[in-house]
Amino acid sequence: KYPPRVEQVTKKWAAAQLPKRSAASHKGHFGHLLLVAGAPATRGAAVLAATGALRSGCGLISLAVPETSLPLPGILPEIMVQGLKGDGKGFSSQATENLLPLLAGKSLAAAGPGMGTGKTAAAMLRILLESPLPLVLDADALNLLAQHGDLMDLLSCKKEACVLTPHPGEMARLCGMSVQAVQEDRIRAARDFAMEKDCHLLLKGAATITATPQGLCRIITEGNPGMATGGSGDVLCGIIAGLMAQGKPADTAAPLGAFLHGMAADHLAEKQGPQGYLPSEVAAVLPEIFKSIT
Ligand code: NPW
Ligand code: AMP
Ligand code: MG
Repeated sequence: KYPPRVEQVTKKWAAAQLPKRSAASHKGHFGHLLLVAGAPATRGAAVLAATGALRSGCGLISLAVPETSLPLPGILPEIMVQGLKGDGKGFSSQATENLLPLLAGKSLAAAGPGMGTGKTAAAMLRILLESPLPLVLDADALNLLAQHGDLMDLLSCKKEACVLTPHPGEMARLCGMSVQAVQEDRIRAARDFAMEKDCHLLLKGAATITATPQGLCRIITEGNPGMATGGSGDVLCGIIAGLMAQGKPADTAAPLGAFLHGMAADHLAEKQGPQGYLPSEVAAVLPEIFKSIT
């Protein structure tokens, strides 16, 4: 419907997009994120996503996890944690009722990291898709979209207010393609999905691609293979949500988030070594990255 365009993300572009703070600003100016994540076996993903959001400068973060995931090892005390009804596998049916009051007063929601793909997780994703909140969807939220056609239909109804952040495996599930077919033409795969579903899409991997519903693609070449470790993508999901909470539109927050995430990892690869640095350390180094490109 629109002519496709492809642009490389540069440091100059990223520096111009960074959220700015006036001297008199307070936390209420930087958004309140609701993060829905963290079934017991993958509760670390919830902690990492929340940490990514916090380190990107998000004003307030409320993290909703199944009560059976509590306590959350490594959770930063700045994060507000809500335990919703859960069992050994994840959220259980009453969690949907627990979720509704949490939507009030939030600027956006992010869902998926370690969330689980059970029946209640699907019902919770439906509530988020039907809410007026902008969304960042990652990991199990993407797997749920791939499994439930009715949820995928709701995605198109969100009208550009959704960012999806699949890795190639998740992208293959979303599109009903093989990983190989996705990887053969990453730009086309990202752009076609974003334009067809009226959403923003970020396809992860070596050279991350972002695509808008209008067909504008951006390529981010920051990042390195040291990032190929469990939890990397969970941090990225939090960073993008944190940037959106600070008022950055989806078409900026997605490429800017990938650029900052990749640059932070490159900084650690240079300083510490090419592998073995941690996704949580990538998040922790973000303030230095903000300083270095401001
Ligand atoms: P393969 O093995 O190459 O054939 P999944 P996940 C493919 C949480 N986590 N290029 C790969 O294919 C997440 O948030 C929790 C090509 C494989 O089949 C999720 O909720 C952690 N293929 C949940 O766990 C830390 C690629 O996809 C499949 C690819 C499951 O997420 C870990 C693997 O992906 C994790 O973040 C690529 N670049 N990347 C925690 N500490 O709590 C992946 N694939 O099945 O979607 O599993 O990504 O680990
Ligand atoms: P996930 O698979 O969801 O944990 O996401 C992995 C994260 O690490 C994404 O941000 C990827 O773009 C990044 N990543 C993984 N492998 C590489 C690589 N070889 N080069 C650059 N970035 C990578
Ligand atoms: Mg992931």
